[in-house]
Amino acid sequence: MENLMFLSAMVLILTVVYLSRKSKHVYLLDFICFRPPDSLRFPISSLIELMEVSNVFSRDTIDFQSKVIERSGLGNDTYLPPGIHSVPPNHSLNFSIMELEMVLSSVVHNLITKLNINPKAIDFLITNCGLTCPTPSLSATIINKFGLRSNVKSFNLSGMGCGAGILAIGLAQDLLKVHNNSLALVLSMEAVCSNIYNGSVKSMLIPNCLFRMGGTAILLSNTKCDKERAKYELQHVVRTHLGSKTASYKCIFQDSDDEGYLGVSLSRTILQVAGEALKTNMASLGLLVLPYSEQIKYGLSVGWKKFWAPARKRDPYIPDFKKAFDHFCIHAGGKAVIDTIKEKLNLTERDVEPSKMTLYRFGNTSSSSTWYSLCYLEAKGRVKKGDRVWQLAFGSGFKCNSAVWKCISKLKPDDSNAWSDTINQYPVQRIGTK
Ligand SMILES: *[C@@H]1O[C@H](CO)[C@@H](O)[C@H](O)[C@H]1NC(C)=O
Ligand SMILES: *[C@@H]1O[C@H](CO)[C@@H](O)[C@H](O)[C@H]1NC(C)=O
Ligand SMILES: *[C@@H]1O[C@H](CO)[C@@H](O)[C@H](O)[C@H]1NC(C)=O
Ligand SMILES: *[C@@H]1O[C@H](CO)[C@@H](O)[C@H](O)[C@H]1NC(C)=O
Ligand SMILES: *[C@@H]1O[C@H](CO)[C@@H](O)[C@H](O)[C@H]1NC(C)=O
Ligand SMILES: *[C@@H]1O[C@H](CO)[C@@H](O)[C@H](O)[C@H]1NC(C)=O
Ligand SMILES: *[C@@H]1O[C@H](CO)[C@@H](O)[C@H](O)[C@H]1NC(C)=O
Ligand SMILES: CC(=O)N[C@H]1CO[C@H](CO)[C@@H](O)[C@@H]1O
Repeated sequence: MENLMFLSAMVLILTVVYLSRKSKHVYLLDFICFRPPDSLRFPISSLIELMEVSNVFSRDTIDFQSKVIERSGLGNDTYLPPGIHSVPPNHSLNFSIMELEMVLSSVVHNLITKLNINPKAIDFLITNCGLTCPTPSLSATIINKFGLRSNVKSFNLSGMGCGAGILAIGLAQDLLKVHNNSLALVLSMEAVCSNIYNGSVKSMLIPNCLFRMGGTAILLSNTKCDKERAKYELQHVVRTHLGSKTASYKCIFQDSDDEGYLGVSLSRTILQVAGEALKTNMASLGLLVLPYSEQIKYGLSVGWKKFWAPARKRDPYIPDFKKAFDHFCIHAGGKAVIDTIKEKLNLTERDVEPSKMTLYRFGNTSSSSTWYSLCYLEAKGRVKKGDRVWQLAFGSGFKCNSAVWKCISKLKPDDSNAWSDTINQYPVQRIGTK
């Protein structure tokens, strides 16, 4: 009986591995992260001052937010959109749309000029923006501005939180699996202009402190001849959604009086749920990417815990993900998120450096943050042909999503990406330890 179960498990694993190997190739030609103009820089002191003069926060909530900002791991060179720079700050829809257009037209323009692509060659357009959903939609704006084909298939994802960047990649992958010789343009961003919470629930005030502007444009192709010039090949997308567990569904809105979380700037509940989602995601991803030796060690340790010694407090073996990946791009949602993942995956400080520096330089840019981390790695010249990159994103719901990329070409040094002009100043040491 046990043998039979073992056999069927092995067959299942092998089938999954086989199917994933057989699926069509999806290439990433290039991606561009938005580098906001210097005029939109918003140092920490200005943000605190803004909160003080804006007359919407009580003294208590201002003090709380100041402490969070100072310990959050953000630096003085992050950016906020024009609506927040205007005096007094204006969170109206007009300014949100201005922000959307500013970010998207810049990244799309830079991407198509860099790759010398005719916008009419684009077959699929996927945009994701969590909180701002104007009509006409984002995708309509892009189609109009850049003159895309009239039969382009467009999708706008909204309300899907920080994990949506990888969901958009997953959707593009599915589309490219069934349509030959196609190009898919993916746009990921969040409009932060209208995104201010003015109440007094502490955990909901935290995003006020961490949110910053940013966005990415990514061009994917499944055409064979694009392999030559593509930077990466998409290997896997794994999505986990714990929405059916009520404990996690609304955890983002739970308050906690625990002063301890000030230092780490996120409530424990969220971190616990993030850990849970990560574990589920990791188990599926592990089957796809880990060498068999690691899979067996992990399987044995889980089995041991489950059947033989459930009462004993022994953590299951942490699979060595460094055997499967060379680089890690973790969602820069906050210092606590990154540190929790680092601990759960037994990573080193250098592994999480791209994410921490992204948080420091650009803040929490929501669904585009993992792309800023990849951009950092490229600017540092660390990505080599054959390297595998793990993008890991978390979002409300609670979601945990992974994308795995393999670098398939020798990357040329690029002096025009979002990081290039300041890359020599990084990594900075000891961030957010005040
Ligand atoms: C606080 O936010 C709510 C909802 O967005 C809004 O209706 C209200 O006018 C705001 N209050 C102040 C003082 O800005
Ligand atoms: C930001 O700038 C202020 C004043 O210029 C400085 O005191 C503070 O340490 C800086 N914060 C960071 C994280 O660099
Ligand atoms: C915000 O901007 C809109 C449109 O640009 C304008 O109509 C509105 O009066 C402004 N609100 C404030 C408070 O300045
Ligand atoms: C909003 O912006 C549009 C153009 O972008 C302008 O025509 C309109 O008057 C603005 N609305 C307000 C209330 O200022
Ligand atoms: C896509 O290409 C494959 C072979 O590469 C072919 O078998 C299939 O029919 C093509 N599908 C379409 C919709 O053209
Ligand atoms: C990061 O930003 C997203 C939306 O852009 C928000 O949902 C999330 O709560 C933020 N993370 C933190 C830790 O504030
Ligand atoms: C974590 O990694 C280090 C080496 O980087 C290793 O010595 C240690 O045993 C690992 N810890 C766990 C719990 O796997
Ligand atoms: C899925 C989704 O978010 N669709 C949105 C696309 O944009 C239109 C107009 O902005 C919205 O009404 C849809 O909800």
